[in-house]
Amino acid sequence: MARLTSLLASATAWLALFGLASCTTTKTKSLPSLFDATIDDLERGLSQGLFTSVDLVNAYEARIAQVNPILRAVNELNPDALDIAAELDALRASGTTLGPLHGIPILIKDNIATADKMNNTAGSYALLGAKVPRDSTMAAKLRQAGAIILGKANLSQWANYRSSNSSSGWSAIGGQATGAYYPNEDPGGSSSGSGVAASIGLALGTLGTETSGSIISPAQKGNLVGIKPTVGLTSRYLVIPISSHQDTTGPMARTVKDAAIILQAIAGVDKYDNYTSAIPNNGVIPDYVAALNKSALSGARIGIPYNAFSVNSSATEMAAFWDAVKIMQDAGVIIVESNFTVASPNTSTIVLGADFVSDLAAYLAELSYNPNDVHSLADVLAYTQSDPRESYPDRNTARWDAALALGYNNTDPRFWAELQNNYYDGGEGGLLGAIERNSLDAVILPTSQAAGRAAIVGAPIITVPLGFYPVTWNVTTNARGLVQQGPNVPFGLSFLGGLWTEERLISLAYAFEQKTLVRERGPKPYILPNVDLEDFVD
Ligand SMILES: *[C@@H]1O[C@H](CO)[C@@H](O)[C@H](O)[C@H]1NC(C)=O
Ligand SMILES: *[C@@H]1O[C@H](CO)[C@@H](O)[C@H](O)[C@H]1NC(C)=O
Ligand SMILES: *[C@@H]1O[C@H](CO)[C@@H](O)[C@H](O)[C@H]1NC(C)=O
Ligand SMILES: *[C@@H]1O[C@H](CO)[C@@H](O)[C@H](O)[C@H]1NC(C)=O
Ligand SMILES: *[C@@H]1O[C@H](CO)[C@@H](O)[C@H](O)[C@H]1NC(C)=O
Ligand SMILES: *[C@@H]1O[C@H](CO)[C@@H](O)[C@H](O)[C@H]1NC(C)=O
Ligand SMILES: *[C@@H]1O[C@H](CO)[C@@H](O)[C@H](O)[C@H]1NC(C)=O
Ligand SMILES: *[C@@H]1O[C@H](CO)[C@@H](O)[C@H](O)[C@H]1NC(C)=O
Ligand SMILES: *[C@@H]1O[C@H](CO)[C@@H](O)[C@H](O)[C@H]1NC(C)=O
Ligand SMILES: CC(=O)N[C@H]1CO[C@H](CO)[C@@H](O)[C@@H]1O
Repeated sequence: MARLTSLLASATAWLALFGLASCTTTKTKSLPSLFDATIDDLERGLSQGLFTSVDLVNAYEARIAQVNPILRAVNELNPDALDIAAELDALRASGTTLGPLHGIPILIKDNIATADKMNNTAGSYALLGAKVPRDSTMAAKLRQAGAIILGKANLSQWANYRSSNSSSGWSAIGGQATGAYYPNEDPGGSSSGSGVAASIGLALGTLGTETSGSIISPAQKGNLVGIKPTVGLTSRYLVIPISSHQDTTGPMARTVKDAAIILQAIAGVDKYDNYTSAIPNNGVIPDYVAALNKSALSGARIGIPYNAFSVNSSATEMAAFWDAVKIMQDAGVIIVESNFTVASPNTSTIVLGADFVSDLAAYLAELSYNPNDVHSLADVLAYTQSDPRESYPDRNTARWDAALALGYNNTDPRFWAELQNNYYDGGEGGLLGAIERNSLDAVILPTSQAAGRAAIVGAPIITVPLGFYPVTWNVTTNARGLVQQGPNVPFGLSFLGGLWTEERLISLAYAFEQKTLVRERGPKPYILPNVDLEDFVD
């Protein structure tokens, strides 16, 4: 308890130092609070002329400026954001809106490239100043939908594919990101800044990327909804990769509806990423917003793989999970015991390592300007080990050392053998087999153990808020002092599905969210900006 008190005291000191409000600040005007505003709220205010997108950009930038010295959620701002907002305001005034995100500010992870003044670094100085020939497809689609790309969010460097002793949310360029629910909270990773930013309204929503857990983990730590789409539903073109077989890009937002709207905008076939050619129904994307159905739990068949629970979730998380099962049963869900036939999958680093060797080289070959002349993993390793800003060897390069030690890339037969093992363990022996055999709509797991099985077969996951550690909880920290479990730290519930079943997962997640309203009923962050939209509107 002494430790808790001193941590809270230091939080208070930080708040005083930076002149921030605690979450008890109440605003009296009728403008939406950016902490919990939805796309509908912003769209309504914009179309009624209560505020403009320029106001939104000013307000979000001011909020970022207030908290970023502590939370380090944002690596850089888009210097053109105000000009873009003004153009979108003018278009709206003339009666034109580009799409469902017209004039809505979105932050994207600093591994999703834009062909503008912003950098795309994966948090590494090796790529600072590098240029791409055009926007990534994710950035292009956001712009087509009318979004304002507000800036680049911090991340676990290289999407957590560099080191065995780094920390979630640390990058050389952005420093250590921390979560907003407890001082020095581990933000989860690797889309750490995307999670922190969405959790306290530094943008309406954000994009993250996931190879195994990198959207759902920071989403749960930020009391958020995160959608990890089927690999291939969203293009990876000009996204700094780990693995073409496992990487995917998806939305992080405060509500299922907002995440669904953003997913709608970014999903689709892209000639630059052939995995998107596997999207069913000739590439026609379902109407995810129309799928929102408060009654969707009724009659749904949801599986629980009892024999596959890992040690990753504490008793607190498991208790909340079983409470959620009860809530679902009361709502008409048919819970089906759906054990995996392979209870403990082989864990191999070969697929990711060999993919990274190939896929990183392919990304680097796309650069139109490559200031540090890095063309391969070996080049990036040499750069990283020699630039002191990269904190080597304190943060080692163990994952790269192991990938290079393979001596082959993803064209080698030994890679294909491992890939087939993965497909079996996640497929027939795991998630996809359980869904097939039991005619399931979805499998549920605590988010802290949901990533792995879906990752190895490219299957989708949605995490929604489930609960919080109690205020009496004794803080536990990791080797770098980040709080793993502590008072008010959020955790989530994951719905895992078969390939391309996002529409169904969204409907189930929405029904659960609407029934439980965990996010709004739960504790608020320990830190929030005290500037809001009303400070920027005449
Ligand atoms: C990108 O990095 C370059 C090189 O350090 C820097 O001059 C520039 O300001 C950065 N861009 C932004 C938008 O911060
Ligand atoms: C994409 O192209 C790669 C390399 O040519 C190939 O191995 C893979 O099967 C293709 N994927 C799809 C979904 O077409
Ligand atoms: C919502 O879900 C319920 C339960 O599955 C179903 O009966 C109903 O038709 C759905 N409504 C819509 C509009 O799809
Ligand atoms: C599923 O796994 C659990 C936990 O290992 C076990 O108790 C149960 O008997 C299994 N069920 C079936 C049908 O095999
Ligand atoms: C992958 O390995 C093959 C066979 O050694 C080689 O021809 C190819 O250039 C390698 N590709 C990359 C990107 O390293
Ligand atoms: C990380 O690992 C490297 C060796 O791989 C070691 O030199 C360094 O001290 C470690 N850092 C920490 C904080 O454990
Ligand atoms: C696990 O790996 C071993 C050795 O590579 C392999 O023989 C076995 O088939 C794998 N098991 C599964 C279920 O993938
Ligand atoms: C469980 O935790 C371990 C160690 O932190 C991690 O390697 C593994 O991926 C996690 N499993 C899942 C399914 O998330
Ligand atoms: C916290 O730690 C103290 C001292 O070790 C112990 O007495 C107490 O039971 C712990 N509280 C919880 C909620 O675990
Ligand atoms: C936008 C912003 O605040 N960027 C900061 C991110 O963190 C780095 C490292 O602390 C700063 O140099 C940037 O100014």
